[in-house]
Amino acid sequence: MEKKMRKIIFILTTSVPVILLLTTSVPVIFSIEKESFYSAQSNRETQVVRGEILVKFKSGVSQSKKMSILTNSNAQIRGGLNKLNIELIKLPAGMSVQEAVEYYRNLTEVEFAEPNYIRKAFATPNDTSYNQQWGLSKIYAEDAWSKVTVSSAIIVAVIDSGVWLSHPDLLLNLTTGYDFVTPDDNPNDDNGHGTHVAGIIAAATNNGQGIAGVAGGNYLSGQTTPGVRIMPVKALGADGMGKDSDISAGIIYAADNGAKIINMSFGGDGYSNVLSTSCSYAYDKGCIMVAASGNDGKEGVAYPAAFNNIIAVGASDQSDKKASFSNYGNNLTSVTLVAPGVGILSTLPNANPGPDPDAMWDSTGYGNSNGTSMATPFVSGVVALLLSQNSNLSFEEVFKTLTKTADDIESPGWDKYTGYGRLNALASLGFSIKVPEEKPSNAPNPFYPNSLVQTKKTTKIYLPQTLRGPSPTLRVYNIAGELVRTVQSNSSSRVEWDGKNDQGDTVANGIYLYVVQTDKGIGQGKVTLIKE
Ligand SMILES: [Ca+2]
Ligand SMILES: [Ca+2]
Ligand SMILES: [Ca+2]
Ligand SMILES: [Ca+2]
Repeated sequence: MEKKMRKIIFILTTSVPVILLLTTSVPVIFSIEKESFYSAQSNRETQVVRGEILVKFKSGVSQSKKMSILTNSNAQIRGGLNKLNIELIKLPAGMSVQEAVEYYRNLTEVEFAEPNYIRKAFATPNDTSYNQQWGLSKIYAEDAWSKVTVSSAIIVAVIDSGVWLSHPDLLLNLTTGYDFVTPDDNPNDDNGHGTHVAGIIAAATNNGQGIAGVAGGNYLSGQTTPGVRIMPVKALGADGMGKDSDISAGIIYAADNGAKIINMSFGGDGYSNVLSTSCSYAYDKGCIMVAASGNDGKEGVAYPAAFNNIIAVGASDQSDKKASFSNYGNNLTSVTLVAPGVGILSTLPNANPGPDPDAMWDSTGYGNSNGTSMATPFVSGVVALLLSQNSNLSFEEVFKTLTKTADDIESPGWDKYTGYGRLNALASLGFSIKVPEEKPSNAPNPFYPNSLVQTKKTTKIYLPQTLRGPSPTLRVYNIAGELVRTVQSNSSSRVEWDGKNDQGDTVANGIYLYVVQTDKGIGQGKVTLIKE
C-alpha cells in the first residue's frame, strides 16, 4: 500500500466563493430564533434558542404532576430526549428564557433547567490558496497507512450540517444517518461544513480523483479495501448553527446505532447539563468523542470539547505553530492536542447547497477551509486508524496513545496553547498501551455502582467486604494516567475524595480512575466528577 498511496491526485482549487444569492421570491427562514441569556455560573451572555428550555424532572415526579406544572406556567412539552428523561419545553409568548430557567430551577420537582444553547460550526471559509493536503504528510498519514488496513466496520458519526451525499469522493464510504434539524432520514448537507469535515476523515483514497481522507481506505483497482464508514448526523442547520436539543439527539442516535467515534466540529460557551448528559451516555456506550476547541483565539475551550470525556482539538499550521484563531486553556484538561487546521483542502458540495450567504461550496467539489473544525476530523481519522488496529481500545487508552505520541511543539512539554502537541498518526499506531503499575489484575471484588455516593462536596467509595482493612489508601488518577491525589482513610470500610489534588486545588470536571488498596488487596473503579 505504501508507495501507491502517494499517487493522490490533487485538485487545484481557488478559494471558496462567497455567494450572495438569497432567494427573493420565496423568503427562506433557516436560522434559529435566538435571544441572549446571562449565565451567572460563567458570568457571560450566551446566545440561546428563543422560547424554549430543557428541563429534567426528578425521578419519581409523575406525568400528571409534570403536566400540572406546565399548565400552571402556560407551557407545553414539545419533545425532548426520552433516553435521558429530558423534556424540551415550549414557553408561552412573552416569557423570556431567563425568567423560565429561574422559575423551573426553583421548583422542588426539577433536577435541572437550562436554556437550549446554540453551538456553531468552527470553520471559516478561506481565501488563501493552499493547494496541497499538507496536513496528511505533517501527521505522517501516508506512513501510518502502511502499518494498518482501515476497517470498514468502524463507524465515525459526523454530527454536523450533514454530508453532500452524492459527492463522488465520499459516497463509497457513507453509511445511513439521520437529520435532526428537519427530522427525516435524509441528512444531506445544506451548508457545506459537514461535507468538508467528512472528507478529511474518509474521502476515498486512491480512487483516481480528488483528495485522500485520513481513513479513506484504498480504492486502487484490484486491491480495494474500503474506508471507515461515515455516518452523517445532521444537527446543524443551513446557517451552521445547532441547538443542544438536536445535537444531543444526534449524539444518542450515533451511540445507539453503532458509531465508535463521534466527530463534533462545533461548540459554544455555555456549560450544559443536557449536552454533558448526552455525551456521558455515548461515553458509557464506549464511543470515542472528538470535538473542536473553538475559533475565537481566546483562553477557554468550547463545550462539548471542554468536557473531560471528550478529546479537545486545537488547530496548528504548516509550520507547527498554533493557529491564531485556536482556543486554548490553562490546565491539563483544556486542549488535548492540536492537528492541521489552516488551509485544509477537502470535499465540498459542487453546487450552492443552501440559503446561507456563507455556505461553503465549489463547482470543482473541493476547496480550502480553516478552523479547529478542520483539525478535529484529522484526530477522528487517526482514532479510526487506531481502532482499525485494535477495536477494543477504550477512551482512556486512545487518549493516552494520542497524547503520549503527539509531537511536542511550541514551548517544551505540555503547554496551554497546544496541549500535548501535534497529532502524529504514525507514532500513535506504533504505541503500545502500558498498563498502569497499580492496575490490579485480580481485584477481589468489583465495586458495584451503589458502592459510590457522590454529593456536591465529596465522593464516598464504600469497600466490598473482602477488601475492608485498616487505613485504606485511595489513589486518584486523571485520564492521562497521572496521579492526582493520595488519601489515607481512617475508616476501614470507606474512602472519601473531596475532588481536590495533592496541592489542594479543585480538579477539573471529568472522569477519574481510582485505586483503593488495603492489606486485603486492591480494587479500582471510575468516577465522573461534575461540579458547578
Ligand atoms: Ca430533513
Ligand atoms: Ca479520492
Ligand atoms: Ca475535553
Ligand atoms: Ca509543547
